[in-house]
Amino acid sequence: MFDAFAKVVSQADARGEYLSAGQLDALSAMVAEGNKRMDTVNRITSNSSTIVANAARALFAEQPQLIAPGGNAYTSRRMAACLRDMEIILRYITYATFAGDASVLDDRCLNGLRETYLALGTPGTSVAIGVKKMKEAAMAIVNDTNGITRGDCSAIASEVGSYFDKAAAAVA
Ligand code: PEB
Repeated sequence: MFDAFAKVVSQADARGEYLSAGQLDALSAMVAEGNKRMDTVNRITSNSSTIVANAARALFAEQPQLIAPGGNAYTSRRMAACLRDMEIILRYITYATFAGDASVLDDRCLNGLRETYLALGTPGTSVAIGVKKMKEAAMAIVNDTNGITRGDCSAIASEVGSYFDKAAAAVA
C-alpha cells in the first residue's frame, strides 16, 4: 500500500535514481492543494450513508429483478451484504483519495473482487452500475460550491472520479 510520496520514492529507488524535478514539482503541488483533498475526503465520508443508500435505491429502481424473489439482493441478508459491499468500495475510494494513490483500493478491495462475484453468482455488472451511481452522487457533493472558498477543484475531482471508474471497471 502506497501513498503518492511512497509511490514516487519506490519508483525512483527501483531505478536507483534521485527524485526528479518533475516528481518534486508534482508532490509539491499536491501539498499546496492539500486542503482540497482533505475537504473532498471529509465531504464524501460525512455523506457516505446517503451516497450508498441513494445509489442502491437507484440501482434497484433500474434493476428491480435484483430485489424480486430469487434476485441477488433478495432477502435482508443479501440486501445487507449488497449495501455493505457498496460501503466497502466507497470507503476504499476515500482512502485512495486521501493517499493520492490507487494502490490501497487495488490491493485491499478490488484485487480478486471480480472472481469473488463470479464465485458468488453476484452480477458484477450490476455492482459496477451501483458504483457509477455512487460516483454521480459523490461528484455532485465534491463539486458543490456552496459554503466554501471557490477555487479550481477540477484536478481533485477528476482524480476521485478515476477511482470510481477503476472500481466499476474492476467488477464489470
Ligand atoms: C465482497 N461480497 C460478498 C462476499 C464477499 C463480498 C467476500 C461473500 C461473503 C459475504 O456474504 O459476506 N467483501 C466484499 C468486498 C470486500 C470484502 C467488496 C473488499 C475488501 O471483503 N448483490 C446485488 C448487488 C450487489 C450485491 C448487485 C451492489 O444484487 C452484493 C450490491 N455481495 C452481494 C451480495 C452478497 C455479497 C457477498 C448479495 C451475498 C451473496 C450470497 O450470499 O448470496
